[in-house]
Amino acid sequence: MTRPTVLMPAPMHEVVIEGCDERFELLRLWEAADPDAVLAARGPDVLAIATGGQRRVDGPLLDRLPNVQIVANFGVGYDSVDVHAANERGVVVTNTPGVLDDEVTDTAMGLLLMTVRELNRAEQYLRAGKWPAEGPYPLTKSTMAGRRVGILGLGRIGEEIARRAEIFGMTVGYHNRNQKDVPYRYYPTLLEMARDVDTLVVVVPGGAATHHLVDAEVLEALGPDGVLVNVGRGTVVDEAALIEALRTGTIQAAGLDVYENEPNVPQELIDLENTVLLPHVGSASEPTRRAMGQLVVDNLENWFAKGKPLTPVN
Ligand code: A2R
Repeated sequence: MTRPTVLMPAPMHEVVIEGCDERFELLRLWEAADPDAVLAARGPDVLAIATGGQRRVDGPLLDRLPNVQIVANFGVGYDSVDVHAANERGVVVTNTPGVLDDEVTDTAMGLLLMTVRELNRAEQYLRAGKWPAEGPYPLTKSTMAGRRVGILGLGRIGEEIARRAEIFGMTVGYHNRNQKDVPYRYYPTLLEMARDVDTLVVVVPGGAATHHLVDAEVLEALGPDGVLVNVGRGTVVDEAALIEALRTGTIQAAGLDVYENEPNVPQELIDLENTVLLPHVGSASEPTRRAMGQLVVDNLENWFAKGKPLTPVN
């Protein structure tokens, strides 16, 4: 029996590469001296794409692969895949939900702790020898317990963040497009929520529907004691408005794992003292990345064996 051909445009986690090598014929496009020639010669053989988001999977690419059936995306966010173009061509798209919820949640809580209690700056203070030289690190302006957290995007990860926030002694509200059957206050608009909370945690997907949802008006509503944490997508926050709000004290501080134009982080954000900046490490532990990689392989395997993807998004 011939093995289905899987196209991988850019290198992915070893679990995906090894899993595909075992089960499928894997076309490593990034290793090709002339990727265009490979697409021209082998395009019609390709039945699946495995992608980690480094290269956009869009209509023009899909058109070069007339028999492609499935795009398996590594990551819960799949904004680098044009799902509309896939739908038009009857192509299934899968992602890796669920297996990274705890990791991204821990990253969000870590960012919040570092932002509110300045733990990273306090550590830098010690390392710089300032403790014996200058005395204790200054008291932080605010504390974790008692914060009022508003979660923009109470989905799988958002619900985990809500649970952790309650354990930290915070009250929780949320804004989604649809109200859920959960014990947290629902806000029909983001602006209303921003006015009512002092901590805004962003965990919605990227894409046009969420582009710049957090804008100057929302930041103004969050207010001078407000803390913003973003573990969703950088495009959800108007970065220029955020820099201005942090610079002028319109909000107190921000903890970010994602940016509008990764891996480029604006120098203004880096220069500000009231930011904590992580290089998009939300799900980046070995166990979690392995689990995500395995789910990519399992989606492909289930599709070719049973005609059913495990975690389709369309
Ligand atoms: O709006 P709803 O009712 O579909 O709720 C979803 C919410 N959401 C939005 N809320 C407000 N305005 C929007 N335009 C909007 N679009 C989506 O975000 C849902 O409650 C939540 C997303 O939850 P899940 O689909 O379960 O995603 P998960 O696994 O929690 O991951 C969220 C994102 C990923 O897409 C990556 O960007 C990042 O976290 O790792």
